[in-house]
Amino acid sequence: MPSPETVPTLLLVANLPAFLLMGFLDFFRPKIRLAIGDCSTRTLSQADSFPVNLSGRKSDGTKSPLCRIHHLDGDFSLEPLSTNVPLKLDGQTVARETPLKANRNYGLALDTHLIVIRITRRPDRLGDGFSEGNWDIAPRENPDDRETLPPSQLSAQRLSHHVKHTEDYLAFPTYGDTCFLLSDLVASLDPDTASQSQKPEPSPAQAPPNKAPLPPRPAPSSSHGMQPRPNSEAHACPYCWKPFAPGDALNIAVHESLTGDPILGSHVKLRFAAERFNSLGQALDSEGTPCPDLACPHCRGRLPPSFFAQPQHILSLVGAPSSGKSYYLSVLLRQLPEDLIRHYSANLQDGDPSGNAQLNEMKNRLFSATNPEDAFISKTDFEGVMYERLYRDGKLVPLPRPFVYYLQNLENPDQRASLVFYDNAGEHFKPGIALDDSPGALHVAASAGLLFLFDPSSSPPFRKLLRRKRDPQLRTDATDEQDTILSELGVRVKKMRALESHEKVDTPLAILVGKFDLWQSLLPPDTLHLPEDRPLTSEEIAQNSRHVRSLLAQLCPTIVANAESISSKVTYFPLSSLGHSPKEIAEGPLAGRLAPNPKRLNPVLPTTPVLWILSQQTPNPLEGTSHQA
Ligand SMILES: Nc1nc2c(ncn2[C@@H]2O[C@H](COP(=O)(O)OP(=O)(O)OP(=O)(O)O)[C@@H](O)[C@H]2O)c(=O)[nH]1
Ligand SMILES: [Mg+2]
Repeated sequence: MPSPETVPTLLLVANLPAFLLMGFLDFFRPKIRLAIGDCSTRTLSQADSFPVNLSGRKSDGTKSPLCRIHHLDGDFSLEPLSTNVPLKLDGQTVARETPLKANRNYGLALDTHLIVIRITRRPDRLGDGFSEGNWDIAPRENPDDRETLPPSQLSAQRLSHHVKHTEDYLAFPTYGDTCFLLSDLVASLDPDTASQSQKPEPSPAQAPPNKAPLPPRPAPSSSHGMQPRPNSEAHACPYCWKPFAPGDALNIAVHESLTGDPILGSHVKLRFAAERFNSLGQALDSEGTPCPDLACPHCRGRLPPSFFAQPQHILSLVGAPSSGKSYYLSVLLRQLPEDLIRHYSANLQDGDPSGNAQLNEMKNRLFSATNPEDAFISKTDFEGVMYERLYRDGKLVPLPRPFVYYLQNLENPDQRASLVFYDNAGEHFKPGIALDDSPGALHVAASAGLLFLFDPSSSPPFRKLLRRKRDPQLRTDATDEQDTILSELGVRVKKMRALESHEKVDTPLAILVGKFDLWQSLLPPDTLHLPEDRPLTSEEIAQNSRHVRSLLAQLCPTIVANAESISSKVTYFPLSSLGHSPKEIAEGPLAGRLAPNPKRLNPVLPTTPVLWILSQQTPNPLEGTSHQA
């Protein structure tokens, strides 16, 4: 620990105002500045004239310059000024003047103060994840092997306990490459040191114009070790579920020559933080091409158009492998727009035609097929088109693609929302797969509604009663893990929302008992309301739910018990996506696979669960329409 005399308080002093001969073009460009991010408060300040002195204040109140940042003929450099105060740049001790590049973040450890500096024309943005207060750590010899520190670990004592040799680890305050030695982070968190040093404060000469403060560092939360839920200002990325402020979103280059992103690989367009804009306010890439598309600053996935313009409702469909999720999504997204416009005067539009292409293709194939081979939907797998490999916590992982639709209430046009769906591989929800290994299932924690698709054809008690049926699914060997998948879903949602196991979420949970064509005969005729030409009323939904619940409680009581221990709002729905049993394809490349007969497609109540979930939202996006669920 440094002695009190040398403990510096960071103070910014620009003692040599620069004189710049501006060219005509430069007049229109924002000035190049030094952006300074304080890692302990996660606040930004800036200095607009070079050279910039970064000074510390000794305990007797006198200032002592620690380093100086120069700008000479377009080149920048950092010059250490003090021999007794250690200075490190990205974890390396700096003993002599060192060049700095513009538009790159540097982690500067000034004794016990950690700051990120960047020479830039856009000093209001400082790297992905900075404003959220993130710290990732990784071993020095393997910097890609990153682990995100939960806020609860952010104390000197816990960190030293968690990692033995802190000097062998790096600490990253953003998702970029800027780093400090973990030992420096520990020193900066040391309460003894912190109490002796004062908060960094820019001197009046460099005080930034009054800017809205950035979101505060997340407060340490309970021991669950996950990020807290995004606050209302931050938006959760629909791929990786990390929150970020709109100003931190990256731009996606458009110019042909800018293909290849250093993190996502050579096949995608470059992600970058725009520093130039045209007169319409559109970001320009380095070739001057306008770039309308934005990307998440964490995983770098492309954000749906108008992402920040309306609230998003995530509808998470969960179910065991082969429970019928992909067929259900295809049928749902065919039927839902029709029901919404017909019965609710609400318009559901494809919000992202290029992002939704895979789901549209699956839906169109099913509904334009003339034979079972064409109607066949293959198994959703991690590496398939429903997933995209993106960056999460230091590695590239497959994350399910969000399929985004815009809902607008035509009777109340200000009432709009995005509906976001995912087609998951059932394996994502198998127990035993750690959350970090299976980040694809993270959307469940942020969802507006959970849809659990229960498959009676793989449940032994249902199979026993249905053994006379001719559906080929009843003849295959089936392992039934559905109750463990459902309880795993509950564990994950509660963990991510920091709830104890006895607490319940208030997210609506729809238990869809699928393949109704198979088990319809288990209830007396006319027990359920099954109108084909209108949506169910809320009373009919409740009555159907009671009947389906009592059948489930009789045959699979653990499903009912699990569901009702997860959410305080559970409703049971009968559902069939196909309305008939699929058949085995006899020959050809798909021989032996099961596929529906496109001519016999007759879905039963596919949209009811989603309409019910929407009716449970506040505000209800269908509020004031002719018919409310
Ligand atoms: N009888 C009947 N079978 C159905 C129905 N919907 C789907 N199936 C069958 O269920 C099987 C699995 O359907 P998928 O939609 O591929 O299942 P999934 O849940 O997406 O499976 P994974 O992608 O492996 O997670 C297929 O053989 C379908 O033919 C239905 O309404 N009735
Ligand atoms: Mg599937």
